[in-house]
Amino acid sequence: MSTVTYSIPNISCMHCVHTIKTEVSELAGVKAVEADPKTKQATIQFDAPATEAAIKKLLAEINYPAVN
Ligand SMILES: [Cu+2]
Repeated sequence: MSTVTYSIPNISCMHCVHTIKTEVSELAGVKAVEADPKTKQATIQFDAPATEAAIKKLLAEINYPAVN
């Protein structure tokens, strides 16, 4: 299991949190997704076949690009 925390400036409200949780959870291998509009960070736990590259690509596609 890997855990990554990304800074995502576009997280502004609970709607954003819901969108990120819903979309990222659908990636095969993703176990848990948390996002916080106060810190503008998302923490994601995943195993293969999910990869950091795939997660970051998806975040960018849904307009929540990670800056780290
Ligand atoms: Cu929002």
